[in-house]
Formats: sequence, structure tokens, C-alpha cells
Amino acid sequence: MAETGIKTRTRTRTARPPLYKVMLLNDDFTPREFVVRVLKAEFRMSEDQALRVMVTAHTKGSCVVAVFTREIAEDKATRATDMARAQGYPLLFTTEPET
Ligand code: TYC
Repeated sequence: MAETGIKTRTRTRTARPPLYKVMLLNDDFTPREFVVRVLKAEFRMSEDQALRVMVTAHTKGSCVVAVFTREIAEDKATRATDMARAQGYPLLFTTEPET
């Protein structure tokens, strides 16, 4: 075959893993200060960030806390929810795929 002198190359990019949102759900029983404490402890938020997320969930029903790969999102949601269960609060963190 004739040499064209044109070189074609295919560059393979490593696929990024799908991301999952950790959601904070509102409830009528968990104290606001406790929600803030959990957000700071499990998601390394500042007082300011934690307050903002807590108030958003409180007024809108839910709030995105953070985005991670699936395993980390599920792990953090479970740990944060367990922290509340240990104190007898119904506070709930869930995960969902980012669209
Ligand atoms: N609604 C709760 C209260 O009035 C506080 C709260 C905020 C609970 C956010 C959960 O995700 C939540 N004590």
C-alpha cells in the first residue's frame, strides 16, 4: 500500500467513574445542631458550610451534601446515618447517581 505520510493515532482516555450525590433529607425530629455536627464530622465541612446545607435541607426537604464515587458516597451516607441512629435520631442520608 502506498505511503501517504499521514499518521493516525488513537488516544485512549481513562474513563472517569460515575459519581454519586450524598443527599441530606429533612425530618421533624433531629435537632439542627446535631445535623451540623454530623456534617462537620463526616463531610469535613466548616460551621458555615454545614449550617447552609442544614438550612437548605430544612427548608427545601433535601440538599446535596457532596459528590463522590459510589463506594465512598455510600460509605459516608451510611456512617453519617449511623451516627444519628446511635443517638436515636431519624436523620437520613441517601445516595443517588449524578445525572
Ligand atoms: N427539621 C429539623 C428541626 O426542625 C432540623 C433538620 C434540618 C433535620 C435538616 C434534618 O436534614 C435535616 N429540628
